[in-house]
Amino acid sequence: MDRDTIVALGTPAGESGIAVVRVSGPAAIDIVDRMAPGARSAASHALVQRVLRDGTGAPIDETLVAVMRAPASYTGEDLVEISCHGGMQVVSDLLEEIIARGARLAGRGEFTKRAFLNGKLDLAEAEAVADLIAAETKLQRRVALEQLEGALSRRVGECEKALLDELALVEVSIDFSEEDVPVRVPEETRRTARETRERVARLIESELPGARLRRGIRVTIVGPRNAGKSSLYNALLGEERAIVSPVPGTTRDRLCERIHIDGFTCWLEDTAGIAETGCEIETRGIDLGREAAGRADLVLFTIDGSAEIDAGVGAEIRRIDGDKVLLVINKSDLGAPLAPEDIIAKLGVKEAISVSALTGAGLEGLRRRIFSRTVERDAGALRREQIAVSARQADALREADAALARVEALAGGCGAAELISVELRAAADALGRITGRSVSEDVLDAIFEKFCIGK
Ligand SMILES: Nc1nc2c(ncn2[C@@H]2O[C@H](COP(=O)(O)OP(=O)(O)OP(=O)(O)O)[C@@H](O)[C@H]2O)c(=O)[nH]1
Ligand SMILES: [Mg+2]
Repeated sequence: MDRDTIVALGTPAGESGIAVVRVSGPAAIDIVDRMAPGARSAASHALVQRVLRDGTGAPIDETLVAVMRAPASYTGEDLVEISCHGGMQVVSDLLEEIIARGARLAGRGEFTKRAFLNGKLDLAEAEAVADLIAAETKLQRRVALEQLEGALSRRVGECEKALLDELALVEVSIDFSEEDVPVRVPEETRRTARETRERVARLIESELPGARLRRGIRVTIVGPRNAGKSSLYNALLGEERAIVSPVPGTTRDRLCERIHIDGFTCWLEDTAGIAETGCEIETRGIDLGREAAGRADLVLFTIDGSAEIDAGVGAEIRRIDGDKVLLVINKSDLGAPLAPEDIIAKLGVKEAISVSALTGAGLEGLRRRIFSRTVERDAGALRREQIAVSARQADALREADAALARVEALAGGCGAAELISVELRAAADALGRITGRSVSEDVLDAIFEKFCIGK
């Protein structure tokens, strides 16, 4: 494949000890060799110290250069990685010089796209590179790495192979049906379709846990004014993010910050206290809070357990989907007029947990409860299967499943082998869109658009 030569900064822009500039393509080694003679004769994958120079011979920086010759490189092309001093001017002068000598600035994900096009990675593995870079927790990293190492590709590839083998047998039966060759018995085709559907279904099951792992979960704190919502928010974040005061109606806006709970990203929201108020701004804040509760995976409905419960609280709780409510009885350090069981009965909630945002009592239990109420099952499935298919991959799997359902029906009803073969091919092609065997340029562009430059 005839491609041009691309260059990009592989490390984040800004000041750092070192930065890495990557050059990939047919002219990569030549360009660097002209800036520092010797690159062409350097051994592959060895680091050599070189002063890189501009067109006038003036030095740009003292660097370490690694030449990786095709096809044994990340992109599968000649690739040069230059470790230079991590200054903005050093990097921009180097990039400018390399571009002046014939390379062009790489687009998003272009190095990984080339790795895919050169057969170094399949598409599912290439997509995992983006997940690995985005990983913020150990679990996210572990699942992305498994996928990068081929866990999903292997399982999809096995299904694809089973279907292509079956297709070959069915087609032989069509071609030689008049002759004396054993024809593929529909029952055998049906069994292949059924078994493959089972395997496909297990992969589809990982879509939701995968989405939660990538996107995170939303946990929203709502409740009456002064219940200690902002105090609880700060305590769970471990920092003074929201203003806390004894004045009712302190919080007016919706605040959102990220915490990590057992490998999952949790978007924690604080909202304005609910009250009957004539204040337009506060009313808007309360509406924002209610909307946030509607979108949340879990709502921490927080009340002040040391005070009487207002008449409107029960009705407010009933606005929220009951499965999403976890009642938090705050200010346990002050003592309580009602026992938790009485509060549960009075408000009609499924469970409650007593905490003190002030002293920290009960917060660890609350954290555990947030985990078990939202992602514990997902975490178990992800740790077990180490697979997390994306929405795109799940769509392809569902398409394969639908085609296989038709194969089952056709084979069961002794349908024409020609029709069966069309559906088997459709199923195999749908799976091929995951590994990239059958995928359009538009889909590739959409996938690599999400990458960062330099990867
Ligand atoms: N004793 C005690 N006081 C608390 C606790 N949590 C919060 N408070 C106090 O309760 C008052 C209100 O706390 P906030 O966190 O501002 O309450 P809020 O629910 O965010 O209030 P609004 O934003 O007005 O709706 C403050 O004086 C806090 O110091 C607690 O666990 N124990
Ligand atoms: Mg508040």
